Amino acid sequence: MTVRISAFSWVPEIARGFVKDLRVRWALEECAIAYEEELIRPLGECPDAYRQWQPFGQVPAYRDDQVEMFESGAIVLHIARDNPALSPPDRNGQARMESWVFAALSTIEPRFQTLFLIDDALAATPEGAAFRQRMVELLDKRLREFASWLGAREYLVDRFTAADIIMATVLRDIRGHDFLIPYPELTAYLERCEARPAFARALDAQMIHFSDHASA
Ligand SMILES: N[C@@H](CCC(=O)N[C@@H](CS)C(=O)NCC(=O)O)C(=O)O
Repeated sequence: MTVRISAFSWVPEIARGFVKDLRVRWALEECAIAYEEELIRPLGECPDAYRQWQPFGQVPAYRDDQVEMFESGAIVLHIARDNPALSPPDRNGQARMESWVFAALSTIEPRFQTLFLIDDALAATPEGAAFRQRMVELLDKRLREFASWLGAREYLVDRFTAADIIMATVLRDIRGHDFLIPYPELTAYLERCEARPAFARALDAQMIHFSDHASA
């Protein structure tokens, strides 16, 4: 099977190691599936041909011999489907895995992304500062609830699955802003996921494109 994914040829230092093609690379590494890359210039005008593949001009996009698709969560679930390296064997386990993918992407990640946008644009104003504080509280509430559920569990669904790839990459963004400090169980979970050899290989594969002499 030939697998091809899109990724950026360069990003600013702050984004290196956090671009969302990491999720797809990680899933492919866990399943020992080789892949090719199509590198996109991040700051240039996105070619129309690429928008046929990824309508928003974002990365990642994915294709194999059977499908052409975009959205990192959907891609990771596609890779996991019928693959014992990433998916539980039973329907209930698969359903729980899918639930956690959506929980990470729609219940936790947007809380952090809103905060990130406020940091950029609004926090200097009194209204922005108050709004930001409210958003911090809402994010913290979600993290507290998640930490309470996770407790001493090793992974989200009995064993490592696609859901852990998505949740860990969401938590990596959040950890960089210190919001995980009150929740050592979340930090331990994240470190457990990051200790996997497939994660290290995926990270290296993304980072290799961002050497200092590369440019947008
Ligand atoms: N929901 C999308 C988000 C993808 C996304 O935000 N990609 C970023 C890189 S991490 C990007 O392409 N940003 C450029 C842009 O939005 O124009 C997914 O999970 O695939």
